[in-house]
Amino acid sequence: MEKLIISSCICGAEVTKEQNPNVPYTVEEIVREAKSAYDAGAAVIHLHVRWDDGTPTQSTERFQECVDAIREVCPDVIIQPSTGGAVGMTDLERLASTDIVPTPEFATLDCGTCNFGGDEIFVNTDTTIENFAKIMKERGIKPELEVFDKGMIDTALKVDKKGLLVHPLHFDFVLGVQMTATIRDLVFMVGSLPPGATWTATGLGKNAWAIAAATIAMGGHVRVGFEDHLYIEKGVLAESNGQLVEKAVKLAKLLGRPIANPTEAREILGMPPLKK
Ligand code: KMH
Ligand code: ZN
Repeated sequence: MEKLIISSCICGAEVTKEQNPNVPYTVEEIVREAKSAYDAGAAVIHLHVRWDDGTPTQSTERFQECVDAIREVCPDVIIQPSTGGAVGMTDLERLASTDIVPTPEFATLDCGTCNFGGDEIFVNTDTTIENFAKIMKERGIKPELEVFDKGMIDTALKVDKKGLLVHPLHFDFVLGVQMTATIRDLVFMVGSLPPGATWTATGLGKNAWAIAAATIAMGGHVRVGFEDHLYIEKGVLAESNGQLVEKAVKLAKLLGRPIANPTEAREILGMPPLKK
């Protein structure tokens, strides 16, 4: 079977040190977590950044500082800045993460609006999605199409029909936020993809590792990290993103999937080699 790409969402925008003291805020902590994930086998770092007090930010300067420092210790890793940012940020604010130098090779593109609990709404209108897609295409940034339910796959395909996306398409299913995270959901989502698309999945909540195992068995790619997973097993907080990646690597070994390094991950995703 094709090699497995492991993405690590090391930080997120919403999780806090109160929930797990190992969630990184400072540049040093973010670098520590990126390195632990990379050393354990992650080819992709899905990146949010914070100010030192934990406040999420899309500041270009803060992203630049973090990306430069991650590059020092993970020279070839694929760094994927978030353009989702945190709930309530403006589109302009969210896109600032992509203004770093060099221009990122990969970034998220959220494909719909969703409920984030309580009164929190993560807003992505059709206009926002098309604008983000257009900007990413113009700048040569490969979008990871973040889909929180099946309707968002349909939205991505509408955007594709307008010629705003470059193939092969790559989707990331974030299960357990807007829709449940069950194997039935996963099979339904995979069955809704167009031919030739690649996909990653992550499951939040009690089925997290069942979703990871099913994804590995089905030929998809896996995302793990503090943004989605604060626990390594029921009731036990994860010590690091590396520990979560190690668990995904163990599952892959059991299921006979070798792990893709960043160079191999770029080939699988149809991305050009890293510019030196
Ligand atoms: N923090 C969420 C509001 C992304 O990174 O593109 C959005 C998010 C998705 O995490
Ligand atoms: Zn994110």
